[in-house]
Amino acid sequence: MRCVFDQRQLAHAPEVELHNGGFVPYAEDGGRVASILDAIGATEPASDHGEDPLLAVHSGEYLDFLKQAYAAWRAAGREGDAMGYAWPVRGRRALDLERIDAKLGRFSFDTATPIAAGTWESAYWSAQTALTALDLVHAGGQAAFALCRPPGHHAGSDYLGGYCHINSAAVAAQAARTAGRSRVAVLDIDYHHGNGTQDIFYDRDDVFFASIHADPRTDYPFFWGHADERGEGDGEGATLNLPLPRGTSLAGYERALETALEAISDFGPDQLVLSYGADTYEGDPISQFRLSTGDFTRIAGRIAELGVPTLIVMEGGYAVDALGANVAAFLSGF
Ligand code: Q9C
Ligand code: ZN
Repeated sequence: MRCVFDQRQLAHAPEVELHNGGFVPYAEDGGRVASILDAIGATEPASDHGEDPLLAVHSGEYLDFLKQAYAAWRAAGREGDAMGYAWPVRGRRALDLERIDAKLGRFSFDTATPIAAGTWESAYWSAQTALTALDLVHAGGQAAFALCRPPGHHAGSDYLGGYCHINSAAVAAQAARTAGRSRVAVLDIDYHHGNGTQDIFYDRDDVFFASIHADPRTDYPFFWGHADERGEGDGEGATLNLPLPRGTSLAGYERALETALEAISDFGPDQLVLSYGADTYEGDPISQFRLSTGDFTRIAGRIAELGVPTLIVMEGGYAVDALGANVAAFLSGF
């Protein structure tokens, strides 16, 4: 399978994240990419599709914030990476906010996602990586892999979070629509619910979103991904959430997968975007499912049976030593 990776995605290198009341080393680090590159062989670089495809799912105000946040943080005399400390709870109406701290709260939802010197560059090229791999699918490949980093599925139209800044899967799904695909399905199999992707397409009937993830009653991102979230307006019924308990292994996972695949098949997509997280692995340090490396091959094979052209976008996965093998096992299943 053709794989796209761009070195500029390594510029983003936060040192720490605030978790469980203290600063811990940033889990979404460059070692993840090194592990994957070691295992998957040759990759091709991303080509530049410009900002328009990003603006099709993110607000201009948000992208402007993302571009200048680190400089504003430094200009305010701060050390380290930019991170907010106050958030609006009831809605986020348009306000003329001045301080970088206010903007960080306005455009984020957690403390897991610092903005460092290289964040904009890497997030931009992460989206370009997905767009380039989408081109390969449209050029006739049945599937292509976008080694995206930072990941994207927690980022909404105007907020970052969960190690995600620009939602590469959503950017690619929308780009597929713009390129003439009439019905796009996004299947999100990261351990965590893809709240950003869900939010972006929540009121639309042309992009189906299905997610299999840890029950948000026990797991991040807590406030999204519950089974009763089914879309709204035109999008009513075009969102499917399949939360699973901690400890889920292949048998339980496959039952949810069959449900998701049946729904996607009924939707009848001409493009599939797969948000793939390897953090469902039994050895993942921040997650609690029990899938093995071999299980990934099986799961991929089942998804491939849909027979829909598929863009695979890398999301999470933090067991760095096993990550490359897990991704390679998954890709081999296609
Ligand atoms: N113990 C992705 O996998 N911290 N993001 C939660 C749980 C945030 C994960 C800590 C996890 C974000 C793309
Ligand atoms: Zn995840």
